Amino acid sequence: MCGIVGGVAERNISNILIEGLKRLEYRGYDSAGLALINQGQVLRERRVGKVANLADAVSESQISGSLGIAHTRWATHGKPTEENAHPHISGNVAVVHNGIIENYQELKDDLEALGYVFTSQTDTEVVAHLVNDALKTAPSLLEAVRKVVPQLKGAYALGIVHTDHPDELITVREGSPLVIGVGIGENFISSDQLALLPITNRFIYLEEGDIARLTRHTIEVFVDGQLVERPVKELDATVSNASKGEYKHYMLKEIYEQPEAIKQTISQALNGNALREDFLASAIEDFSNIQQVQIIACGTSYHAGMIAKYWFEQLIDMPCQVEIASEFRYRSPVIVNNTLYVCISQSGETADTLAALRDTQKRAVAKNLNITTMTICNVATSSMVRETNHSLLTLAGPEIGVASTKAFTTQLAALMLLVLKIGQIKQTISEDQIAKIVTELWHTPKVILDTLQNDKEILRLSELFVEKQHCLFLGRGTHFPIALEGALKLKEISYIHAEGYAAGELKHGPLALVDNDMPVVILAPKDDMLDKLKSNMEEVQARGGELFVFADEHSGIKGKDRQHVVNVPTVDPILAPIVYSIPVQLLSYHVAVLRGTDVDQPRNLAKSVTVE
Ligand code: HGA
Repeated sequence: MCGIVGGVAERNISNILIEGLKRLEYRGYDSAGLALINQGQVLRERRVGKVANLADAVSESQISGSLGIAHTRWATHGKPTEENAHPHISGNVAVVHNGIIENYQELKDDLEALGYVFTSQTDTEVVAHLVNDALKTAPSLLEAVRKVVPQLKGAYALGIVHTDHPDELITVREGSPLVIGVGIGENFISSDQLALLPITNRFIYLEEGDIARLTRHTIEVFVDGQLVERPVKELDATVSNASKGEYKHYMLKEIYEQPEAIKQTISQALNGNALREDFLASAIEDFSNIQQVQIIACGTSYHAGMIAKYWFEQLIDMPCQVEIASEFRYRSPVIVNNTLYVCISQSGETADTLAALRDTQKRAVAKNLNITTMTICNVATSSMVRETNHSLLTLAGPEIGVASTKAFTTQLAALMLLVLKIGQIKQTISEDQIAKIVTELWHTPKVILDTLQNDKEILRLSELFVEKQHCLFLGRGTHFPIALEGALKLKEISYIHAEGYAAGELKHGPLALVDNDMPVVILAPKDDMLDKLKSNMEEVQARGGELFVFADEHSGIKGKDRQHVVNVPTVDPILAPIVYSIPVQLLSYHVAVLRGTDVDQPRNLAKSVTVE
């Protein structure tokens, strides 16, 4: 999604802003721009495409300034063109915006009636004109912005500068993430702290509704016009965490980081073969009251939730529902007493999931219900972590590739820990069973390492996909969500149309698609459903489909004509979905590389989906 970077300093910040935008590239975007205030003028450059194009333009025009705002845009209103790229200017005001102004059309009509001329199709431009207009009567830039904010409906983060205020950057957070990076004699803003890590590790996390005024030496945060205190937090993340190292793509690096990421994630909760006593200790009372679980998530995180549903029900007899956040939030769900609502999100900022959480909390308060909320996410400082009763972090480190890999498998590991903890509290799982699963969990990083050894073989198979237009992924039980995830990965980064199905559903429709040209990927761990799955494979072969099978080494499934088999090391069936994620990730990755797509930033997609 869009990225905002801005700053007020004593030095020229054009390179800092460009470097910041580069560090936000992983979020996905279609154009980029920057505005610097210098000697009473707004100096602006905007370019369609990569930040590198903008960097070239800035080094050519040599624009500089010590106050500025910059932006990577992922278009929601108006095509990805230079005119629509941010910053937008009205008079002496320049604005960058992340989010959507829902009532922009109404505001635009009013502004046009007042004589303001629009030069873009964006919703954002209304903000620039509104601030410009408010300045006719407001005594300061801050007051002008305060006057404008109540007129805006929707979700937004804003960065605003003015030529007559060379030491002042105004920022607003309302529904879209925004942090302030605290420097010495200089201060910055960004939609993600990652952008500012080369210059500071001290951050202020703004809350919804906050308006802040930054100068070189001061940071003031206001709520309803009143100054409020927001703590400065120090981060120990290192800059190098976000580099590609020797890997060709972030996605490949992140696939290979999974053994370590899982080890980190489970280490926080385990002591030998038992759960640590202090693991989620503050949640014990809340968990002992819950009678069911509702998981809310989007995309890959939703698939993780689907797998957890099998685990909750099978292992600890706990009813569990899973729903896509963008549906959950708009269908007036009945909020049920004694339910644990679990939000899963890599960033902890996913707009639909966050909105679903907030709605749920409001409804529970209105009906006086006793619910517990929990976040599973990868960012300790995220909105979701701050707004739920409890949280469990995936310790995957920054995930830069838009297609989620290590965030997914660490979510699965975290969800298993949660299942075990709740089962232990409710006494619906024995300590022996917990010890057995924990032993297997410790073993998982090694099994993943062994599975990664298949990389070359999967690369060879991926050559057979390069010319394909469609693909099916089939699995049963907890491998049905892995089939969905495999199809999603292939779609996302290789742009091949792919669908995941529960293998038992084949005969209810998708079998009609199977012919000589249809590759069918099968996930075949050695579990109770293996024989049924083998029958489904026969059904595909009988119709000429070509099978690509990721199969347990002891499954008895052998390679033959139009049946390619990659052996996966044996793993306990309960944890097999974590391991079977690896071959489908590698397959999508290699197919995408062979097709020449932009693997880390696939077209039209964005990471950290902060608009709905
Ligand atoms: N609505 C604005 C900003 C879009 C955005 O935040 N994307 O992540 C536009 O379309 O320019």
